[in-house]
Amino acid sequence: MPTNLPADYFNAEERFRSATTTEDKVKYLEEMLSTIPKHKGTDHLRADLRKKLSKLRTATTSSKGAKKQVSPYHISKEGAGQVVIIGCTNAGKSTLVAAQTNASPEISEVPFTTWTPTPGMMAIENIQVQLIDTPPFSEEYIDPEFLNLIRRVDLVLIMIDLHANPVQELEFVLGKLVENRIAPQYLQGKVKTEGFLLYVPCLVLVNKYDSEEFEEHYEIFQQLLEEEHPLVPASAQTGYNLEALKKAIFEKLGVIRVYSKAPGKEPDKTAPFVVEEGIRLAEFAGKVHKDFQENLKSAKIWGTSAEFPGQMVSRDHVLEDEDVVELQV
Ligand SMILES: Nc1nc2c(ncn2[C@@H]2O[C@H](COP(=O)(O)OP(=O)(O)O)[C@@H](O)[C@H]2O)c(=O)[nH]1
Ligand SMILES: [Mg+2]
Repeated sequence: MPTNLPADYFNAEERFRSATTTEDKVKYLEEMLSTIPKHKGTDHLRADLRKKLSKLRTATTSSKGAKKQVSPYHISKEGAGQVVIIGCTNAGKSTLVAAQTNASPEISEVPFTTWTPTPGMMAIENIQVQLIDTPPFSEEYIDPEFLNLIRRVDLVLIMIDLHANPVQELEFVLGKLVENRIAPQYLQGKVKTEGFLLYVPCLVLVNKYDSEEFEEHYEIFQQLLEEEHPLVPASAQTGYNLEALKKAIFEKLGVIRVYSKAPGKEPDKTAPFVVEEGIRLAEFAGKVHKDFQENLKSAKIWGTSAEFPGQMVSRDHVLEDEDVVELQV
């Protein structure tokens, strides 16, 4: 041990020896290293300490990795579809989720009230979809996990404020998405940017259309738009036109409801099977019971896909929304 070490070194060393956490040990080792005068006589000691330090640092990062918190944006899908609402501050995102779901995010005219995503379940006729309230899109920062949520949901609901600057808000949100290599499906082929874009299903909710009185306002807004957007004017607060919004969401989710019934019984209309559009009878049967897909012989059908009520159809018959099916196995 070289004898020309300063007192600070020995202080740090003592604290290092009595440190109980890896973080503290790293801290005091760093202190020890910084107090050692740099010359030939201390080469060995410094190399030794650096080695110890690097070992400890690896230990802290791996233990941090193990304790890693799950992001609040990791929201598992529930119900018939996962819909994320995005937009600028004060558009009314939290109002919609609070009014239409079991969740109660905070609502305020104060900008930037919402800091974490909040999911809730919204009824659309006899099915439930998951609606997720989110923090506002801002110029400064968008959590990468927020962007990942947008990338994987079934539908993105862009909400803009008819009372504010709806054209600018829409352009801002779309610009931010494209900056992050995301674009609405309805703009496929129309976005001028280089490189890869991930296209996601989107609807644009023009919020604060509180009553018919806003019609003129809305028409002016529409005329100012350069592109065609799938717009739904509605009001989260008064509920105006929300039924149309729900219908648009349901259609955009690309799912249908099918009811299964036993011979001689009525179907339970409160418990539809929610399945992807275009599904064939045999595949649907597999969802009713895993053995049915193979064993299915035929089925009787009522509803829009049937030529007449109770039509007998084969395995590859394509089902439609609200069909009633009596499986025969
Ligand atoms: N007139 C009107 N005001 C609304 C509507 N939706 C929300 N607001 C108001 O707009 C403000 C911001 O709402 P909030 O839901 O917190 O917006 P967020 O930042 O997008 O979550 C609040 O004062 C709401 O009461 C609406 O449909 N019509
Ligand atoms: Mg909010």
